[in-house]
Amino acid sequence: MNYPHYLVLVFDIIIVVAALRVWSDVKIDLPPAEERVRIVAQQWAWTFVHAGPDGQLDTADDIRTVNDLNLQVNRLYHYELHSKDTLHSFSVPAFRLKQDAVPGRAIVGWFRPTVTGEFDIQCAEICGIGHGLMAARVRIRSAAAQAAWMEDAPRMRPLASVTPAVAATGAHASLAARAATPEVSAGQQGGDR
Ligand SMILES: [Cu+2]
Repeated sequence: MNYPHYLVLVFDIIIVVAALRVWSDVKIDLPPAEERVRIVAQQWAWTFVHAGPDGQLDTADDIRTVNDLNLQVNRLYHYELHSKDTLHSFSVPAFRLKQDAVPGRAIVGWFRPTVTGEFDIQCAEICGIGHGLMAARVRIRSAAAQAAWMEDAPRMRPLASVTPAVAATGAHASLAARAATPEVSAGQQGGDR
């Protein structure tokens, strides 16, 4: 008889159930957010939308940056990850975090930085000829330093131009958004999309 076969099936089911519980703990059950930050990947830069002093996204005081994520230490963030064009992967080695960005999806996860400092962000998915240019930094500050940064941060153009819905209207919208962003050099933003 095939008893060993049934034994393997039973173990398989046990493994799958255990794995689903881990997946749910890590990916589905998120601790409550103190703040939300939007991350938009595109060929070949990261745009970050910070909530600003009011702590709410999609309000007039939002702060938008390119390749420069600004976080407050010991604050629990939900990130909302988008892609404007192709697959990218948001990777922060210091956070042990790597999450694919998928066009048409808003993927939500969380992190809570526990030390101040500056750390690398990279794209971990080959996303075109400029893939290697998608290096960025995350700056983690004390509450006071973060408040000071918010004071100084320029309020940028209306947020509509980075939301994925608008980007979907065509390449011109995203090119215009990049051209108007000082952190991206003219050489980079003219890339062959
Ligand atoms: Cu990329």
